[in-house]
Amino acid sequence: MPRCSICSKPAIAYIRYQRKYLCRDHYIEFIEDKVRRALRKYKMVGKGYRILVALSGGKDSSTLLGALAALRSEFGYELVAVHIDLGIYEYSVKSKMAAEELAKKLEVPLIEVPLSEVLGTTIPELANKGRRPPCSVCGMVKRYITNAAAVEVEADAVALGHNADDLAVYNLKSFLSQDLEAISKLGPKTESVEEAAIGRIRPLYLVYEKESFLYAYLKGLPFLHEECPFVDHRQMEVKLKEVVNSLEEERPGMKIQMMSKLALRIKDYPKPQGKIGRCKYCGLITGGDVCSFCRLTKKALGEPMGPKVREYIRSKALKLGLIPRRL
Ligand code: Q46
Ligand code: ZN
Ligand code: ZN
Repeated sequence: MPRCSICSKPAIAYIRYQRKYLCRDHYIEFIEDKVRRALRKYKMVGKGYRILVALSGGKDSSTLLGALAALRSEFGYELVAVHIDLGIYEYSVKSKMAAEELAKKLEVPLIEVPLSEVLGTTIPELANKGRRPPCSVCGMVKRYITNAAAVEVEADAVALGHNADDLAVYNLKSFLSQDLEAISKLGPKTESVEEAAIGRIRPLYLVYEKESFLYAYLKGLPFLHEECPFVDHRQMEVKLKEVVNSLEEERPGMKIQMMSKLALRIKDYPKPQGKIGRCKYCGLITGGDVCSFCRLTKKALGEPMGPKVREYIRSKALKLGLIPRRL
């Protein structure tokens, strides 16, 4: 039986790109150290920061919250989580349960935003009414609500659970279509726009998808193993993932190298042009007069729902004692 390269206890993982075996405890330490180094290297957090974690209930968001909670006292930041109940049948019911269990276990205050209560509708219905594919509506709704929650709780950063595999695939996809502006958004962090958009950080920037799964599993963090019924396995991303995986097979560590190099060159990529404004309904960031969320909800539900979402989150944050924020 292989033994841990550090302490000689039975190993549970082999890290190919570092040619080392690790036992359970040293594996957990290894992942937390990766997150620690990413937080420091890319200056993602500071003492006294309030970090809002987008908690979907899946493995990456569980690993993200688990690792950030483990490093909480070392860095001196505070964590708040937000979970959006998308109303996607059984999948959302189970996601919500996993998110609630995890937040409780890690003692992180959780703001829950059920779309059926706030908007009176769900992602499948909204996609139908807006005549758009569910994933495009869902992605936009999640981005909007997460940012709205971060603005309401006066967070200093929003932490996203994107891992190195996801990012390598987005990077390659954007490169193939020469969408350099999209690549400019794939760095370890983005900056805030005062009171309209909170900057985002990606603490799992150098953590592989498989590593993230194993960390959540070994730490006993609750997460949902099932996929959303709308995941499209024919997407280009799935094919690119196979390509990137076969390259990684031949050159272990390739994805991490790709992302580390991108982080160094990210400033050289062109940023999206155009004005940055505020939505006339909800006041949050937009490239025009009305943000995509208010536009879609106005079209599908007859009313721009941004202000209602903000009000709902504010009342939840008040009840949890998160606002007014004490510094
Ligand atoms: S939850 Fe939403 Fe995903 Fe389901 S509808 Fe698509 S985007 S697949 S991460
Ligand atoms: Zn060990
Ligand atoms: Zn708006």
